[in-house]
Amino acid sequence: MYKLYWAPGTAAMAPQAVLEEIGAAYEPVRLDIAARQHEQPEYKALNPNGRIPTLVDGDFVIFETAAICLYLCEKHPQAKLAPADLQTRGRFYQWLTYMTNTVQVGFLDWFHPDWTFSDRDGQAALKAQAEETLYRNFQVLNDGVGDRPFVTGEQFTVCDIFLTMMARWSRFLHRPMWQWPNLRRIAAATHMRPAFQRMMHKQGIAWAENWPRD
Ligand SMILES: N[C@@H](CCC(=O)N[C@@H](CS)C(=O)NCC(=O)O)C(=O)O
Repeated sequence: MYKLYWAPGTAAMAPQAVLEEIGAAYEPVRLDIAARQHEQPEYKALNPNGRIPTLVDGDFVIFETAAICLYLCEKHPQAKLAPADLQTRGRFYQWLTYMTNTVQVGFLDWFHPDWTFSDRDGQAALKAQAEETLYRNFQVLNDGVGDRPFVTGEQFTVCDIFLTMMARWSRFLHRPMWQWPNLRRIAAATHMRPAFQRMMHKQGIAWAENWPRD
């Protein structure tokens, strides 16, 4: 039985949606961010960065959202959450890496400018810059995906879950991700999947309140 350390609406959404897609048994261990539980020594023994999420599989502990998702894909190949064909797999790695080391970093700067700057002016400047950079990133992702049903083609994969998690984060931006039509199509399909809905229900969160109704 897996243990997933999570907090509502955080990057733990992706691995939890993956676990739900797989149908694997797992124990969700909730961390109270307001109480800084993720900074306590017990949790830092699992994840020295004190960041959320972390997955425990028996004696094996793994952190970093994208790595957890890839680990689960490899461990449960029958769920087909990663493409089998080598070049499509390469494309899958490309977009998952882009999302985690470029787009997600932009979101972290936007949500937490205080992690980089202590002064208000510095924080405001970083937040504004992060937002502009995110828009360029969304454009790159949108153009790269093109009119394919999912990020890497016909097959639904972890990349679609990752994109949809970030689409929910983007609801606070002036231009949420769904203003880019290809990103909107994928987030629309993915957030309605039973597994994604179960994840949100278990986390006690709703889909973006400003998602377009048409
Ligand atoms: N690169 C890390 C980033 C994880 C991360 O920063 N998670 C956020 C939540 S989305 C966190 O731990 N926040 C702690 C806080 O707000 O103090 C990953 O993908 O796992």
